[in-house]
Amino acid sequence: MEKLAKQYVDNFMTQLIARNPNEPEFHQAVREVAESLAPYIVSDPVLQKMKILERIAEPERVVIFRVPWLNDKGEIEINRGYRVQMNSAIGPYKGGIRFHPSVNLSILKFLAFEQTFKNSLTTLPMGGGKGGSDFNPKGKSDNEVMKFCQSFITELFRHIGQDTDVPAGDIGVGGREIGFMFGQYKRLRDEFTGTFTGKGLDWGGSPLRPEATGYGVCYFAQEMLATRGESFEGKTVAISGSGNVAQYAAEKATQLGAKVVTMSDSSGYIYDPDGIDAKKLEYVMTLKNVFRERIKEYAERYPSAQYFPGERPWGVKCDIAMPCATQNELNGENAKALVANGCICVAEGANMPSTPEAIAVFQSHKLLYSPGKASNAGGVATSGLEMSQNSWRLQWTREEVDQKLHSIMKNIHEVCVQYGTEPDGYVNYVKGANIGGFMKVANAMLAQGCV
Ligand code: NDP
Ligand code: 2IT
Repeated sequence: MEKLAKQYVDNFMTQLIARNPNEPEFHQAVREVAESLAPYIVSDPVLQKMKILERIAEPERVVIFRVPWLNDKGEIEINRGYRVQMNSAIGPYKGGIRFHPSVNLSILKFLAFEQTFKNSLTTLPMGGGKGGSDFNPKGKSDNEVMKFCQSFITELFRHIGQDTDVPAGDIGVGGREIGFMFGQYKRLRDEFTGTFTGKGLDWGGSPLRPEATGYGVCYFAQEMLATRGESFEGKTVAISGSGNVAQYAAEKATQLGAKVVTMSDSSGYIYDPDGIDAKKLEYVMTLKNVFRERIKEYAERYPSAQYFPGERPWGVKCDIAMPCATQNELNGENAKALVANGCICVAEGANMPSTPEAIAVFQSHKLLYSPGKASNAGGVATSGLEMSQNSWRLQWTREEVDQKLHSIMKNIHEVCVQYGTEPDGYVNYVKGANIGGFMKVANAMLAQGCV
């Protein structure tokens, strides 16, 4: 069986790579899922005959478009916009929009692929999608960001809708950008609908959506730690990133009794052995969200901290690591350093932050390790709750949303344990999340025929 499964993965990946050349991130994400699912697929003639995995790995639709806009000097700038509509078997396409100069088709296809499984794990009716642009918001004025968002939506509006495709935020897209995109969408459609999530609280947003991804990562980590009689209390935590996910992961970890000692951005990381407490975190939030400045400033403001330019925080001694910046930001060497320093738990806030080599190190040392599609699902889950509130035209309280988020994260953990427990009792959360996420989508596709 093992041999058959390996053969299946090899054949499947050879074809996938031939059909999708030069898309390394997409290949990486698909291979991980194919490896988890292969034993099931080779033992199920229906899944094979109906080519379920082959269809899941082919986007239902990809839209690529020109985004021309005028900068503050009156010059024309041109970016490229994308929306990958991956899978709508269990609900409208759902997933974030990323604005970052690195954005390309490979990155968006990997993200949309991951999103399909993640959204299924939330138990809410959402298909998988992802979009974005190679636009770089860094250093742009509010006016330039608005002009760009308006041009982006002037094409994208015809491809999205509350029952078709519901975008949200991701890297480089937060409340400001969602506001500009929603405003232009509403103007073009002449409709006030829940077509975007992550909206402002006064115009259809959900309480706790900004906090949801970071809080959800901590709720998931709490469940993992509890399987070994552990908790956040008294633990040292290393976090990468200093954006939306990192900020609220740091907030919740601190509330749960841990000491967060690192945060980072693409220029370097800060190490504060005294801990980034609530007051210091408030400073980080203002620094990053209001002034849009660099994390380096932290070390100038707080002498207890040191700044390490051009480095990532994985060499620091910690009990728990939460990568919350970007894909492939933690490699095999970083993983070995974390293990050597006594780290017991790695909960991913970002999408695919650990390389395959890093995952192999974590799993061979039996660390509690959760892939992003399980532990960062709280963000899109709360987007799903925002969609429900929009459909009902009402708003739940923060407490109600927090309680629902908490129970969704606990449920995802249970599903991972159900499908991912190895004969020796070790929980392989990668396997658990991939199989658990696949089931519902596969069953829906089987029921809906060859579409
Ligand atoms: P933000 O834009 O708010 O923050 C991103 C952070 O990551 C910044 O600190 C940024 O630094 C850093 N970063 C971005 N690119 C790189 C890079 N190439 N190398 C090093 N650091 C980098 O984004 P989010 O916090 O929303 O997203 C972070 C991760 O979480 C992403 O992987 C995203 O897909 C994932 N995610 C987000 C969800 C959400 O609800 N927002 C939900 C689930 C997952 P700098 O300022 O220097 O660019
Ligand atoms: O990667 C993700 O799950 C997100 N960026 C959030 C997507 C969403 O629709 O809320």
